Amino acid sequence: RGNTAVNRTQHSNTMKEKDHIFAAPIERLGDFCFDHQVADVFPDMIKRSVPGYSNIISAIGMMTARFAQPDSRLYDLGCSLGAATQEMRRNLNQSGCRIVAVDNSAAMVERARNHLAAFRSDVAVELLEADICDIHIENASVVVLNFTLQFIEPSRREALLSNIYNGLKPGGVLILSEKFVSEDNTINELLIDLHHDFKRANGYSELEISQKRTALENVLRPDSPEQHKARLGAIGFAHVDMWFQCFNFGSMVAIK
Ligand code: GEK
Repeated sequence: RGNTAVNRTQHSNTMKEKDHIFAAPIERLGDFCFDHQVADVFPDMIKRSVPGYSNIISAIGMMTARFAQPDSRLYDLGCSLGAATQEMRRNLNQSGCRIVAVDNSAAMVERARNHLAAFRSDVAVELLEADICDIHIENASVVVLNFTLQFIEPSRREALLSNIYNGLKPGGVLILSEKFVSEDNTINELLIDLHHDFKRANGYSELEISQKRTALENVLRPDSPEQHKARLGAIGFAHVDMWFQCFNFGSMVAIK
């Protein structure tokens, strides 16, 4: 994870809440990574950067209430601080279930553990520090990939999605939220511009927007909605569609 822009800039503990990671000029921008500095400001960062994030989190709760099956597992893959896990836990109305929340960033998992411990619940949550491409998925009724697949090496995406499909029970659901690229160049540029307007409106400066864009270039490689649909269909999902989109961010639902 080494020598990146994010961990080279020296921020003190006084910056726990608000995301200022790209506020000052960074001489040699490295690739973005999910270290302790990002984990500390993550709730602020994701809310100000991802249009529709809170609506999607609420809907993950609603889908959990609908799709969870008794005595099954629910997975939150790339759980960060556990926002989706918590919403799934609050809305789970079936007995004998367990939520498995996975992230490969030690900084995220450590903070997710504290965050989840702050709420009372009878639902068992297993929090794993692991690569989501390495875990075995089984007996699943609900699987959430909330803005995580976009960070997986493109050549590994199909295997991960097949693994999820194979681990899902009939009638099980995958909720897949992503940043998208549009196949129409003009629309793509429009959506990117609108997203940058959204970030400006949320207080990010031009420098923050452009430095973050550069840092994410090699790390976040979006697919188009058409690519997602074709791949999910080819893997075997019976029903696939977009249920939410705001600019170049959105969420799809796929039912086995
Ligand atoms: C939310 N779902 O708040 N294995 C496990 N975790 C990974 C991997 C991997 N191979 N690659 C990246 N991650 C969350 C938000 S954030 C989205 C998800 C964003 C993790 C990474 O450590 C980070 O915590 C998360 O995926 C992506 O609903 O920052 O835009």
